[in-house]
Amino acid sequence: MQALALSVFLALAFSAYDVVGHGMMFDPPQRSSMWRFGFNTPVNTADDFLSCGYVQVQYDDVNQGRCGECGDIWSDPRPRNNDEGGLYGTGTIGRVYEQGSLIDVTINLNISHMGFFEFRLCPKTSSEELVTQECLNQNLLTLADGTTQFNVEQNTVAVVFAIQVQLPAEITCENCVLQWYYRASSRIGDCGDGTTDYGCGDQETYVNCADIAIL
Ligand SMILES: [Cu+2]
Repeated sequence: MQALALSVFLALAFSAYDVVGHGMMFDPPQRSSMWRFGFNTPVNTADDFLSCGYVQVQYDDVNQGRCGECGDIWSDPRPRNNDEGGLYGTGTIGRVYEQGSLIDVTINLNISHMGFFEFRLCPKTSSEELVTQECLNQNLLTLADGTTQFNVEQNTVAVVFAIQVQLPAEITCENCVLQWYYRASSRIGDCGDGTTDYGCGDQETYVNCADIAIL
């Protein structure tokens, strides 16, 4: 009976673990986390769980793996909660950077799932303009080591990553969006070549947007 109680407890603990979110961008502060840093923005206590609806929804027949630009469910009508004009998309600028600088970005993972991070930048013409993935994809940012992917090596519970990201030399903007994209690697999936492995196929994905200016 005690063993059963323990196994039930462990099962609950672990499933609860995976239902709580796994991470967020703290610096620059992503839209849903700005309230933690003294900004007068709406409170989202689930700000570590912007996971495109989580695996079951992200990879359903409608969403087909796609994510909202700022981590909401792709099929939600825009503005989604974390879009401009949505609940958390206030347009408040969280950070101002110098043009072409190497910036320090902080990612907080409550649970690491290996995989990798990428960062993209979209210069918009106004705070109200909806950011698009097409715009973000035009500026996949380079890291200090010259690559565009930061590999998450630690497979642990709570970890903070300080990552240096290079801003493009030519871009200035009063309303830029910096997007953090995290593709985890905790699940075994179809690699498309007849094999299966960790990191292939459907993986947990976390996406955040931060409003910044580059002067
Ligand atoms: Cu998970």
